[in-house]
Amino acid sequence: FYALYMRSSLARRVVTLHPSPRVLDANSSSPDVSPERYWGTYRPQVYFGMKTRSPRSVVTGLMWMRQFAEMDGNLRHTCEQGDHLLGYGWLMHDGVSFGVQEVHDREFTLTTEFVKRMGGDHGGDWTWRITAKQHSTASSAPVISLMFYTATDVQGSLQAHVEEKHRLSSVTGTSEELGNFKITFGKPTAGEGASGKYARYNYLQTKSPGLDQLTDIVKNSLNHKFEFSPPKGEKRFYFAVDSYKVTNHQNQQNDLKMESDFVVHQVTVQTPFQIEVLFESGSFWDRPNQLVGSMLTDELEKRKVAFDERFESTFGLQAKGFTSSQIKFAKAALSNMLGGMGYFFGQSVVQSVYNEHPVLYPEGPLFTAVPSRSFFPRGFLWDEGFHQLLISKWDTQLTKEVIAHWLDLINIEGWIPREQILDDEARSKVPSEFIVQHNENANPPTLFLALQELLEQLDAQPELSSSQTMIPFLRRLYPRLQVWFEWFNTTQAGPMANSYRWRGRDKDTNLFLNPKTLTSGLDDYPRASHPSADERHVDLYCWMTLASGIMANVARILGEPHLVYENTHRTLSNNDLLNKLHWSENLHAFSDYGNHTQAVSLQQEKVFVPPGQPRHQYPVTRLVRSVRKAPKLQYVNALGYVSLFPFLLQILKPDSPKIEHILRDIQDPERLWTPYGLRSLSHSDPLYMKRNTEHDAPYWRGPIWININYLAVRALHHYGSIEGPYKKKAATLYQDLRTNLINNVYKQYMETGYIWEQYNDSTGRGQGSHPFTGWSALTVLIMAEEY
Ligand code: 6A9
Repeated sequence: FYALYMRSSLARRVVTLHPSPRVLDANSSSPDVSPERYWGTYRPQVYFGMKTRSPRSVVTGLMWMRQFAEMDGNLRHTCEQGDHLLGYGWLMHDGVSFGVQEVHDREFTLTTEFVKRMGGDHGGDWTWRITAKQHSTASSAPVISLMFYTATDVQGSLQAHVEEKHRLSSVTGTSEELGNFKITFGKPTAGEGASGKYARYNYLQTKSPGLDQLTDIVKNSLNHKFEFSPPKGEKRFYFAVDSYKVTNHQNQQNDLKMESDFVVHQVTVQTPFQIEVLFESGSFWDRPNQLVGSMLTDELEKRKVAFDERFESTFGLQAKGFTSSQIKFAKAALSNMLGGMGYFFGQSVVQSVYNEHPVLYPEGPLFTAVPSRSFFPRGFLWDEGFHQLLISKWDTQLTKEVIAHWLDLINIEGWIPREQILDDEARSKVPSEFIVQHNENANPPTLFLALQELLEQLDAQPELSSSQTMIPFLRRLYPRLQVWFEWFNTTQAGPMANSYRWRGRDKDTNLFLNPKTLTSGLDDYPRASHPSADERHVDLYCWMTLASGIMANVARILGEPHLVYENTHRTLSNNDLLNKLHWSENLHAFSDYGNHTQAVSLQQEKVFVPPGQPRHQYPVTRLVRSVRKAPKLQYVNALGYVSLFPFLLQILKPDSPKIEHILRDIQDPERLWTPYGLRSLSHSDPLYMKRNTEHDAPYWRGPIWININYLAVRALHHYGSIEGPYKKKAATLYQDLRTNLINNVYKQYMETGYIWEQYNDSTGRGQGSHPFTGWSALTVLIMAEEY
């Protein structure tokens, strides 16, 4: 019995939240406490939509489709690369109350704007304005259907109000946190002040089993029987929402969830046109007027001017002489980072060695930015630290809330799941094998970079009001930071004193040219060929050096015992120790150490029955790794981002002779230098641009990544401004690298309409997922020289 009890209590640990008081009060996101941040574009996974920061929020959104074209019935809703839009993203967004987005579809552009207005007790009102314009290249003015929808998520109810047979003029509703509200749909006009336009209306009022089903419900309800016959045009049939029958089967499956209401208002109209949607809170009884028409235009105008001024006073790009087109690009990068912030609520699926099967993590909220609205619209732990470097320059409060949300997810062990896939909507975008998060796995603690930035702000301007709330914030954060740090320091300890090792490397060694280390964030970057407990990883050593330093600072500021952190920090900062553990005399660079051989390659091999699969009659060929020379304990000797870490995180003393080698590697085109930024792996490395498996293209084996390049420019700036033998060299390289990065990310944006996940090291071309305004948006800080 005792053994059983022990097993089950160990099994529960992974899903037991840390007992220290949460950083955020339970009601911190409520409309009472935080009315300005209640409503927002917190659904980054859709082209346009809003929700509140609450667990089961009523959501609003927009779908659209082009009528009478080859693309008939091609519905747009969630951001999908497969939609092949020419570009989309926020051009302006203040992160709180206002935004302007442009969505470039094939033949027309939709501008989606929103403005909020405070009042009442439930986060106030907001208005949307959608403006549609055909492209000059379009042969005729396209007819477009906009579908405005609102849906509840288990709680709350909606009533549709129909006039003129099919036109939904408004939706009223009520929910626990919103009280009563009303959404009014304006009629399309040719533009503000212009007269109305011929339009057709349809609506759908139904039930939904979940927010991840909305697109399908609309698709399944489309009917081609409706007539579009403008006064002077021909009569044609168009697609519209009609009726949606919930099948019995679905009904049974989703019995419990089926109480969610879903209402869609469809307007079908020819471009150009403009349409407004108004949300009004029932508790806002003293509003002076409705924020529509010319009132809205004036308000938008004011917000745009204010945004431009705030942007210039924050980043000073005009003063630095950037062109207006470059500044527009930088505004878009920042805005899409802010407009890409999401509020997610739900449970991760996690597993420890004590769980036979994956188990559900406790339910909770996460307010976070996301790397990519299309491909990765969810929280990633180490991406977030980079995101907050930019966001904290714009709005410290946002950064504090985000850090607090992440740390409030920590479990009793001190572990935070790396990838946050919290609800059905998020899960619907992730292949099942990637969903489960394992509690031995880390991810770089980059939130310490964001904290470092907050501490610097506190130091520079202690009189600012945001600084005055900093101490109480740090105080609540502190116990959680302690266990987080401790978790890294113990579970990721290396084989020698003061060394560190990433856990969770790929286990099935022979399937990969080099087993991946997803936990490090650098996925397929070459490490020891044969993962083992003998490894030590230089990037993790450097992250721990940074983390211990910040821990010591926070402890000191709070008057808490700081000696343990200080000692760790002093030990790790000792460049002799670093050199001893990680300097490879062969490579003349910092390196990982482990059980390693370079003599590996992928070979075709015929196999008959792959274990665990249905019997094959014929042999199949697959690529397997062949090892020509046995591995032994040695330095890994890969040259690339990992070798730069002691420099990137500024752990090297300015007079360290190692800097000379690093600067040489950086500026060498045969190694890391390209006209577009630093490549991830040396051009001369044996694994440079090598596939890892048949299906795994090189990822961190050559391409240029902006997060690491940001750290590189920042480090060059640092070593270029303090006294030391390499000052001049670093300062020169700083200018060159900065210019290359800015020019290329900007150029690619102008050419493709997107900011990208990574950049090709031979052509500079953007590649991978897009838009990727996660850490690639750090280009703004590089332009502003804010480090
Ligand atoms: C796969 C496929 C629709 C990989 O930016 C997020 C992460 C980084 O943290 C990491 O450093 N990206 C980088 O190497 C993207 C990872 C996506 C993994 C999920 C599921 C989704 O298919």
